[in-house]
Order: sequence, then C-alpha cells, then structure tokens
Amino acid sequence: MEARPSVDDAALGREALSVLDANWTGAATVPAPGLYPHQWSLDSAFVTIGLARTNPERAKAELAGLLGGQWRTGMVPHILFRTAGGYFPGPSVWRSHEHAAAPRHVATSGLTQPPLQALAAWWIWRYATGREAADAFVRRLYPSLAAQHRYLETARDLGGAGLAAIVHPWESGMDDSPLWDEPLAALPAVRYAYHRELLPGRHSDNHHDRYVSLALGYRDSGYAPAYLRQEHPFAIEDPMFNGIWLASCEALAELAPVAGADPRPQREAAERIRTAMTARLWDPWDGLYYARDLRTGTPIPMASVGSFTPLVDPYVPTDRVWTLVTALESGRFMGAAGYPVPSIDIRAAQFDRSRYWRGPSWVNTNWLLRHAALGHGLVDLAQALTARTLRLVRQAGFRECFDPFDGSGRGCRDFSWSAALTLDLLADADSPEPGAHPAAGLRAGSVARARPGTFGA
Ligand code: 2M8
Repeated sequence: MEARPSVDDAALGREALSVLDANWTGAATVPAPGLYPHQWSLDSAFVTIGLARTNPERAKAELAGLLGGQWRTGMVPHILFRTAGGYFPGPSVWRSHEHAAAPRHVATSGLTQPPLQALAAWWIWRYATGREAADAFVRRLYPSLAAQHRYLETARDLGGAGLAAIVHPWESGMDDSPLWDEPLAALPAVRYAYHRELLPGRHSDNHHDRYVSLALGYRDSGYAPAYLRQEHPFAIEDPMFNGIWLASCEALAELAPVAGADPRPQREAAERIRTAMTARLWDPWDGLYYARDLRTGTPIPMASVGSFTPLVDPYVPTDRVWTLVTALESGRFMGAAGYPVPSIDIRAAQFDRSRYWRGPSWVNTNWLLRHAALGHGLVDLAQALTARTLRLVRQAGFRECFDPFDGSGRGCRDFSWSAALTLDLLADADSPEPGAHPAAGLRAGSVARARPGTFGA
C-alpha cells in the first residue's frame, strides 16, 4: 500500500523510513516495488545519502553491497539483479556471466550510471558518530571507489579531453530526456521482439528498440573499450554525469588521507574535469552547460536541469555561478513552475509536464542543486529548494517525479530516492546553515556575500 506522507516532519520521516524498509530486499534497496525490482547504482547512492544519518548501518550495507557488484575493470554496473522480479532488459540480455571481469555472485547490466558513490561514502563518513568505525568503512571502500574513477578515466574518456562519455541514455540517469532524441534518431531503426510494459509518459517502442540495439551492440563487442572508442554510435559528454564525477573526485580526495592514500590524483582528476567542462561543455553565449555529442562533434544546445548540475563544484567561478543561477531562477525553470526544478526548459518545444524526464521535477535533481547551492554559500536558494521539495512529497507522496506546475505525482509510487532524500532534507530542516559540502573550503560563502539571496521558500 502506498505510504501517505504527513505534513508533520516527524511523521513524514517515519513514512519515508517505512518506504525504504518495504523496498529493502535484505541486501539492497530497490527503487520501487514492481517496476524496478533490482538494485540501481544511482538510486543506491541516493539511498545511502538519505540513510546516512538515520540508519548508518544500512547505508553502509547499501553502498558496500553495490560495490560488491563492481566489475574487475572498475566499472560499477547500473543494475545488480537482486531478486526474481521481472525487468526488461534482464540478465539474459546483458549476459554479464559470460564476461571474465564481471562478478560471479550476482548478474549485472553492462552499463554504468553517474558515479555518485564516492560522495555517498563521504556522506556516511561526514555524519558518522563513531569515528573509528567510519574510518574503517572508508578504508574498506576506498580501493573500489578509486578503481571506479580509474575506469572512467581510462575506458570512458572517449573524447580524449578528460571527460567521461556516456554510451547509452540509461547511463545518464535521465533516460527519456529529449537531450538524446537526435543522437537516437541518427541510429538505424531495428525491430526487436521483446515485451516491456510501457507506462504512460514513457517512450514509444520505437525508442526502446534503439535503446536495446545500443545495449546489444556493446554487449556483442564483449563490452570492449576499443569498440566504444571506434564503433559505438552513441557517445556523449554529459554535464550532469561529469559534474557528479567531479564532486565524487573531491569527496574521494577528502577521504584519501583516512584511507592512507594520496589525495593528489583525485584533486588532479577534479581539476582536469573542471577544465574540460569549461572548454567543452560551457556555452558562454547561452550561459549554460550543454551536453556534447562526440559522434557529430557538436553540442546539444538544450537547456535541462543537467545544465545546472556542474554547480556541485564549489570552484565554478563566481560570475558563471550568477549566470547559471539567474537562468535557474528565470521563467524557464524555477521562476515559472511552482514546483522546482523542471527537467527541461519549459519553453523548449519538447517540454512535456507529464512525460518522464521530459518536463517533470525530480527529488534527486532538486537535492543535487540544493547541495550545489550550499557549496556556493547560497543558503536562501538551498532553503527554497528544500522547502519546495518537501512540499511536493507532503502533497503528492514519495512519487517518482512530479508535475512542475501543480505538483501532482507522476511515475511510480513509494519511490526510494524520493523517500531517502526527504530524510536528508528533514535532517537539516532546523539548521540555519544546513548541510555540508566536501572541498567547499574557502569558496563557501563567497558568492552569497557577493549578492544577497533572492529566493523565498
Ligand atoms: C530510470 O531508468 C531505468 C533504466 O536504467 C528505466 O527507465 O527503466 C531512470 O530514472 C534512472 O535514473 C533510475 O536510476 C532508474 C531506477 O529508478 O529508472
């Protein structure tokens, strides 16, 4: 039965925990019963962050379990098949067991997702009450996290400039986004006989055929990095994926001394990503970060919530922060929609308030932008994002996503990252300077002092 969140903070927190308990398999938290009956890597990282303060032992189990499915190449798969639940494409499509680098104890997909896991590990460490146990946990996970980053640096720098490329829309975390429409349309149309129950608001079979075709091409190459470099038809440098990677590099640099490791390689990696994002993804005329299609060599000039997520880097220069925040606050995003943040510019022809990643607001991207705001000392913006996100879940429940105009729920119910991140937002609710940020260092607060906050809750 769907949890019915209450307006009272304590009750809302209890409801969120009960959703996460119901979605716990004993080894992992599935994103939602029925529709997503396995462990997803991005969802697990958000669940870890959400549970870090309320149930740290389960947060550790979630993250350690996910990294237990890591391939020997360092790749953290986007799905670990944890239950008998049906999901297409399942283990028989990915055939991970035929690959020598894949784990033996669990079947996985062959793709990855935005690498939020090091930030999630930092979250556990930052909020731990027992220092020794937290340090031991970091020592245990550090090698896996460093290997994940090395994989991205080596196998995924398809453009040769220091950014990781996604090789499938499913790797973006924003699967049906119109950002991928053109690159997908350029692929040959292939028909596959498979069954996937399409929900209202999801892509047509035609798009899913292309998704499957991309996945099978990569699988049939033996998940070979050389195939990705030379032949694979979909390769995109995405600002959200790389912004999250940068944030995780900074988190890993903070954790390195705890693990007895040298933080410099992680700081250098962060700097490389920062420089490359400016050179390749930042559009100074439009004042937005855009994804870049490596197969056409051109940007994808569409403003999306992903255009703002590089703000998770506290070292984004102040003038650029203001340019981005002005666009975020404008009638194209937060300014017109009552419930932040629409996944796509509401003026875009492709904007659709109901269709999955083509308009609706999501709790996870709101949380990322709130985290970004805190890194720049933009407390008022952070508080506005917090208050409006909590209003969404209070009114509509822990839905997968929400209509940005009227706040009504879309997608599935009792969705784990919506519940988990509600817990994280509630944990800071009474604090005047909420939250924490790895590597915010001297920069935190500087932007806020340069301009008074203009965001009301
Ligand atoms: C959605 O993606 C899956 C494929 O990975 C799907 O469409 O079936 C996305 O929202 C993704 O970000 C999320 O991790 C996943 C599970 O919640 O669902």
